[in-house]
Amino acid sequence: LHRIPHPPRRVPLLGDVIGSSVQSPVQDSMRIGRELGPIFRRKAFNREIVFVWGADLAAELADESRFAKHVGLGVANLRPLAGDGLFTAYNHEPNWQLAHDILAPGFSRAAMEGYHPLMLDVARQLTAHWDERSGAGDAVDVPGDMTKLTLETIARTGFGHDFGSFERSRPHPFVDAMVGALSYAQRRNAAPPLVGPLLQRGAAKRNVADREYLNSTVDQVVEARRGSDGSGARGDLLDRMLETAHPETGERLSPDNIRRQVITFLVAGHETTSGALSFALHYLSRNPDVLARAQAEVDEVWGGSEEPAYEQVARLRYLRRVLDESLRLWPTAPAFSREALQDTTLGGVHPLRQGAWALVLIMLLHRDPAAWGEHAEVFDPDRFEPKAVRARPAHVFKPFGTGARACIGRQFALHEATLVLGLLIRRYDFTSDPDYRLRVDERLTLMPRALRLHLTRRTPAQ
Ligand code: MNH
Repeated sequence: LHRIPHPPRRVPLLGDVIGSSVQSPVQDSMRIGRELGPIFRRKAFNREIVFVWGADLAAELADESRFAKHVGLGVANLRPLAGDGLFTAYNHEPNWQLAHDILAPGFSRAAMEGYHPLMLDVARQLTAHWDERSGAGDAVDVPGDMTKLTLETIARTGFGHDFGSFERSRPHPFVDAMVGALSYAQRRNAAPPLVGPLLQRGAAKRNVADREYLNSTVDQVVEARRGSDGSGARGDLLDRMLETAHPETGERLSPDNIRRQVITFLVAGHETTSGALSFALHYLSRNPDVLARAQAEVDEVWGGSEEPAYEQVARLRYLRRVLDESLRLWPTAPAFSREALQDTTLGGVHPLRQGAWALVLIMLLHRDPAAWGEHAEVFDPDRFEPKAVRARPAHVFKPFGTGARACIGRQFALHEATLVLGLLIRRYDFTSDPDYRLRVDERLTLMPRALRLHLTRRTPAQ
């Protein structure tokens, strides 16, 4: 450990907590990481965390023969809520493989094609709302409305449930409870040992209430399906959880595990996509050339059709690059952890015992000049042209994590986000408030703070 640099002002007992922020641990670590280099450590009270962001070291950590997902920090803090659900399960827990095998077909191409019309239904609700706002000359609340959209999308496609988000002026209480739970899980990383729970007693109480609310919402969704006569079988995620046995072992998910999975998918399935859409809209509003090029592409690929067919979404190659580039600069799930499978040495110099782990700071990895060049901070979708991608080393773009425990919803998120961005840029031009400065809120995930945009309807070129 002594070879790994740490901040210079280290206080006994407290560690490096002075001058660090509980509200923005990732951006804080980013600032420190830029000073200390591609591997560094920070100590909060008695706990020391190793951070990695250098492209070479991150590529080593992606090697599945030497490292695996580590359930730690924010992910571990979500265990009381999400238990052995897919995202928070330990690698050795049998329910991980079982649920993975049962649910993976829910993300096949065939399944995605089935979700497409439902995604369009939700997007239509968004544009109806935005038509109204723009008609009245009002700005739209981008993160708020993207969260409504993505929550409705995962709830309806996965679980046949309608939260009615667009009929509400405030976020659905499910969202408030979720944001509460995520923020609480983040804050727990910075709490002092032993006395932490005492200091945070009020917060802990609210957390119990949030968890109870989330559990009871999910129980209602599941009960509604169990109570239905099955004639409306849709083959969605919930049907798979309730009805499908493992293809080889015949095993099924238990009721308690189903509850964990439903919560996991409702949360993981919307929060990060909402942020990704919001950052992309921010960059589109700030880069008129990029917006114009993306609009020309949509006009061409979608032609006269008001709404795209399934295959017409993936054909928006340039718009996908815009999304990738937004996820490069602001990967909305900004970190993941990796642990050593055996005793090993990282970068040829840092010995790690079996089970020792490090946190990969995706945001800094995505801005490492060694991989992305000296203008790594500049927004430029052309970085994702196939030629440029081939010229880069592997494992330097990881918004969806890595290996066996990478995001199962990747294609779902990319289809949904590209579809919605396509519809929005085809329909509107965007202007941002010239005084707006991008600030980013953290609650395990990243979200642009108070992003509002003005819209004007446009007529697509035919
Ligand atoms: Mn998703 C895992 C990022 C959309 C469901 N997701 C992960 C991981 C990252 C991630 C990173 C790995 C975390 C880790 O290693 O600890 N996910 C994203 C991003 C988006 C996203 C940036 C959108 C953009 N995720 C989605 C969607 C769904 C989903 C949409 C569901 C419909 N994600 C998951 C699940 C896991 C996961 C479930 C856990 C997979 C596993 O461990 O088997």
